[in-house]
Amino acid sequence: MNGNPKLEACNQDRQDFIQHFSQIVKVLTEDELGHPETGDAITRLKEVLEYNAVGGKYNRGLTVLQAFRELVEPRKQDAESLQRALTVGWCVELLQAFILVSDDIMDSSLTRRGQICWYQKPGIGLDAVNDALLLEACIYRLLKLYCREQPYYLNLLELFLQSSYQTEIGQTLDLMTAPQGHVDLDRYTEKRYKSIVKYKTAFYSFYLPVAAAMYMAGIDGEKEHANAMKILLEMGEFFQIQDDYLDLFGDPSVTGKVGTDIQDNKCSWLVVQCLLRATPQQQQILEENYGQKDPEKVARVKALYEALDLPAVFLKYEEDSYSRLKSLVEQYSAPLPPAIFLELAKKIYKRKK
Ligand code: GPP
Ligand code: MG
Ligand code: MG
Ligand code: MG
Repeated sequence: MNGNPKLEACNQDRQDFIQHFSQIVKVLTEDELGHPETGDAITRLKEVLEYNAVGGKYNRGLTVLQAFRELVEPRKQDAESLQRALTVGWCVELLQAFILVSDDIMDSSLTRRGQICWYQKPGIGLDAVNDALLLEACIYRLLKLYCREQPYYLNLLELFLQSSYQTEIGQTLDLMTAPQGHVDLDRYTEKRYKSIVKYKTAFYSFYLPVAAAMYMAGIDGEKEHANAMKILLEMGEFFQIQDDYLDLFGDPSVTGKVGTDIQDNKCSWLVVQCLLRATPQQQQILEENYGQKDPEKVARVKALYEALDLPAVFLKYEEDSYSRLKSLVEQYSAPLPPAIFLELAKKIYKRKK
């Protein structure tokens, strides 16, 4: 107890959410563990879930629960409805697990959430592709098991399918803009950057969890969703800018992952900002050192970013973005309580992981 009721409620939600995971694993596996035909595969699924769905920050999953609490009348928050909100929260976390297992393969990453990436584990390799697909399938098994009888079932199904599609389109743009072994600095424009991050990150990380809670609360109007989206996509863009900043300037022991954006030739916020400020000589340095594995070349790019004061540019950007977001909340949150957005913003601004 620390005397701050809001914080205590938040910690309680987190505890409830984490505890609910064992029930998720149970319902996903109990009928088939020991099944003569599929039992072995279900043992593998359990392992995949336990390695890849836990250990993150749970911001996305918790957002479903917290928005649900804010949007649904207290008398309708019975035990069963809360179970459904927890489960839909876990569906968002499973989507995230599916995405991260896949993304780490495509980005040749080494670590995630402080442990070796799943595909890097001895004996796993590209079988991880199938494990990612299993994680995705679990979303729809859970939705069916818990929400089939609910009036919002179809809305949730379409929301998860649509969010997955948008994320995959974003990943397509991300990959196309970062062809291996071919540096073309002209690709890294602010316009392209915004499109990539809106699709690959903002929809599934910010709009999806709030929209899911809205549907569960019976809020399905186009206008309400468009307004919430306006705020949440802005937050998502900022979140990915932080991710890009932390890729190079974060502490891997805190972020739980080692950066790869320079090596991978990515259209990162840092390279876009660098190009906006670089002299022709500095552009030349980038040309010669970006998109390659050699640690010395990576260090040269980092030194260039530091010479251009990009960490300070980022800090300034973070401040500006926060005030922009606050005015968007004032303008677009109604009829939803602004607290939904402001609490979410508090969790991500100034984050170190
Ligand atoms: C973040 O990119 C975006 C994603 C993880 C979406 C990937 C989409 C797929 C369909 C697989 P990132 O590569 O910068 O994330 P991280 O830094 O966490 O690897
Ligand atoms: Mg990626
Ligand atoms: Mg990645
Ligand atoms: Mg990243």
